[in-house]
Amino acid sequence: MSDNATFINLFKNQLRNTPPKIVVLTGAGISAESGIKTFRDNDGLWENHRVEEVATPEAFVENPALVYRFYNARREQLQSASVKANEAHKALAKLEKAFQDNLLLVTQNVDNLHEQGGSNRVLHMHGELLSARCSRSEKTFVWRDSFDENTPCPCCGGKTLRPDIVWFGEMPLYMDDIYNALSNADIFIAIGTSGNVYPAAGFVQVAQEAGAYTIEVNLAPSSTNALFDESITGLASAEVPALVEIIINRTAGL
Ligand code: BV8
Repeated sequence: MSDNATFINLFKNQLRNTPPKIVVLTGAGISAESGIKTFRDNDGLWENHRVEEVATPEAFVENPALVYRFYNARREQLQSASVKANEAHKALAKLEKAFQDNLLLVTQNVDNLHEQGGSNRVLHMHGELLSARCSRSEKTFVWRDSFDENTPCPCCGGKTLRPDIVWFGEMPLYMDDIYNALSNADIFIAIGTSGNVYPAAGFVQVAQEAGAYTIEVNLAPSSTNALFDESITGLASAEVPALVEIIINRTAGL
């Protein structure tokens, strides 16, 4: 954990809003201790395929069975008894309770561990595993079981269901809300992300240009680590609860 005094001094100078407006971005690293593999694990491979190749519209056209299998396997793993929200997820739920609408939690993750940890307002910019989408109507449906091209779509009965996931080359979700929050943020915190995937990896610059104090919490410095005002290196389950305590204690009554 960094020098709290430094953090809070810098932080106080940055405040334009009291209480401060906070944007948190999470990546696969926050779910690693819950037993969900990150994208950089196994050298980014799944069944000897590069994830970047499987998570694409092209792969879905060329080999739909592979892509359905990729998401069915991850959807099943997410619902196994051993996969639970960890202390980092729970700490962010505590931050939401303390800051209400002054906190925006954006996640690149498609798991529901933030929700399992108690967060109520989560923007899944890359979609969600426990959801299916009709390619024709774009309607989405909560979905916990496996499905494939033969599963009839609930809205049109067609063979139109696809994973409700933003693939590489597709536009991420909630971008207007996210950029709006970044441009008004006092504090931007990135947790458990390698900073390799855009446009999420560029959020730190948007926040900084808007005058926010930026903090990275990661097991190892990310590709964009040098852009952050402060870097906290360690396990999310330890560092995130500690950081949340500091923020709540030092802003009480502001
Ligand atoms: C788009 C769903 C057009 C799939 C995902 C510049 C600008 C715009 C686009 C691009 C650009 N350059 C390149 C692009 C294209 C591309 C891209 O970024 N490619 C990369 C590979 C170079 N981006 C896109 O295609 C995006 N769309 O660009 O649309 C557009 C956009 C804007 C404006 C106009 C047009 C869409 C990208 C979304 C792809 N879908 N997810 C699925 O999940 O199956 S991305 C997927 O990979 C994840 O969601 C996640 O975002 C990403 C993996 O990143 P991380 O979460 O960071 O995970 P990673 O494993 O890499 O790192 C984990 C970190 O945790 C590590 O640093 C590790 O040290 C740390 N860690 C591990 N354990 C712990 C820990 N930290 C703390 N505690 C621990 N215990």
